[in-house]
Amino acid sequence: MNNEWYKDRVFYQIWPRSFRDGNNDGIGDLYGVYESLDYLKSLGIGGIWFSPLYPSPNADYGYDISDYKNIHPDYGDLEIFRKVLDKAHELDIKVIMDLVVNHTSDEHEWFVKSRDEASPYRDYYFWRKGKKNGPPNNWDSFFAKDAWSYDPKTDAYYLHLFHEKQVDLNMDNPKVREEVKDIMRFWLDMGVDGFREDVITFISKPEGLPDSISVAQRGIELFDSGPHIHEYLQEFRRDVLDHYDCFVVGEGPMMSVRKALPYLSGDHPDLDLMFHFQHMEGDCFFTDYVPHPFSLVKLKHAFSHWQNALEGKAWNTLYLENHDHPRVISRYGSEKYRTESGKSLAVSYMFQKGTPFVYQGQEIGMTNIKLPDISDYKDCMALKHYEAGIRHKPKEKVLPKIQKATRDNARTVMQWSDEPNAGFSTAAPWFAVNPNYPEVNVETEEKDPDSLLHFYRDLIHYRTQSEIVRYGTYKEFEPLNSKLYIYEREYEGRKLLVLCSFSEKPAKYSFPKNFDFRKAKLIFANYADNPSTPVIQTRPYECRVYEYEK
Ligand code: TEU
Ligand code: CA
Repeated sequence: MNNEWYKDRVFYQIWPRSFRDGNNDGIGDLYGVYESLDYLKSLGIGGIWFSPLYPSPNADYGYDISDYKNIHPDYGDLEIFRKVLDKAHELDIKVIMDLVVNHTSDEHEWFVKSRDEASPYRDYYFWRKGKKNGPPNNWDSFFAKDAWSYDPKTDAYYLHLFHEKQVDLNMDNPKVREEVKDIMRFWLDMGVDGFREDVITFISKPEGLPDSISVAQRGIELFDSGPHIHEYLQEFRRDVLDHYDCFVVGEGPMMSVRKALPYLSGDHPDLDLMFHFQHMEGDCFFTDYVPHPFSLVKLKHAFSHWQNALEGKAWNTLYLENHDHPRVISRYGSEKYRTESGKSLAVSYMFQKGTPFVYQGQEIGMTNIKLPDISDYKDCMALKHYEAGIRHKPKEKVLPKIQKATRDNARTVMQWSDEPNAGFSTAAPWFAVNPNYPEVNVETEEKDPDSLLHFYRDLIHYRTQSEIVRYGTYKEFEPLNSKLYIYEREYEGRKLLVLCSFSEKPAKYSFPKNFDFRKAKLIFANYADNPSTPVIQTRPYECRVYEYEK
């Protein structure tokens, strides 16, 4: 069973710790989510992706799970989760859970037991003897120094591609795959509507765990889309997912179109959707820690490449923000032109073909923060980069790099009002509040009809009604224009023309010859007036969307 309702909805990602504190202990929770469901409904949201809600020691804020079938006490319990789920369903909002099964927390019962060599859980993980007084192979970890940690108890190492408290599961063990299916059934039976599958493309490791020959991020060429990946995902599909009205979106770091298609296309695809990252590299190479100046041409190339390659074959995901990347206005837009660039960015992706995701706070235009000291930051990845940086460079040179790149930029608390703590909580929040909250918050933007919040609401409502946006073809113009992103969508003779400036400076734009701008209907714009000539000079971050007949 597989209904395609996920194609017609706009999803909202909640990173629960920073969304809304309902019981006023300074930590976001499900009570806060419960209170906010009407807000999400008013935005036109049709689905929620919850970043992990499970018990976790929080070495990586929930992505290190110690119990897959429960709710972290900080966030509530299964009872409030069920209430949230029921109310969401009453409002016709679907709910998907984050499924993190590449690794468990080192505090998960399975791993604790596996420390004993004789335990049946030993083979749930990759325990190996070291080589020449060092780890079993040369793989790197994303969050730690290398991918292996030593346990003197049995004189052996365990594998962790991420933090040392995120231990990789051995998916080749059929018992581990049964556990995964069991977790899936637990949540699906409760009524959840699907999963976002964390680093799912990394779950199949090559036999023998050989040394890597890669120069950067050693090991990646071996475990990225590893030998049995499609087989395992098909097994999950066949044994579990096919039996429910649900969908799955996989996360595929460094995913290319060529590698994505085998996951997404065909009669019985492994995954319904894939989160890919090429368009997150408009101002960096592969990671936010290797920055370069923003390039619109590079960004547009990524957008169009995926739009064109998936057309007729697979369904795309559309997003500009999530919990792993700095805020998009601070990256691709302009904090000075916060509202204008926020609107232009929203238009740039919302009119593409695919299922859009909005990350909490994106809809009000939240921006990056700069905290004064490294000890103010919580993101384990940032701390790793800081430690590595200060080995060669003075601290005051390293901190600005961290401030710019850290995932913590997206993890400040949601700004609900201009009250203390941005209305997030009456207690001191667990993490920083962006000092811009007196202007940037839900309540203030609700009162202003020209706010980014109203704009997002209108876009989402338009999108969910429009067949052109959902089903039309995509065609880009002027791909080498370094200031403007221009594209057209077409469905059954009706068209949309989308024009977005990514620059503060004016750019000249001539409407296409066959386009009669007097007859076309201007449906979205971030400056009020409509031009009266076929050539326009764009204003800072100007955007326009026209609807017209062929
Ligand atoms: O992220 C996977 C991951 O590899 C990203 O950090 C990726 O490197 C980056 O976004 C690409 O630029 C997922 C979760 O989203 C993240 O929060 C977790 O820390 C990580 O997996 C481990 O579970
Ligand atoms: Ca709380």
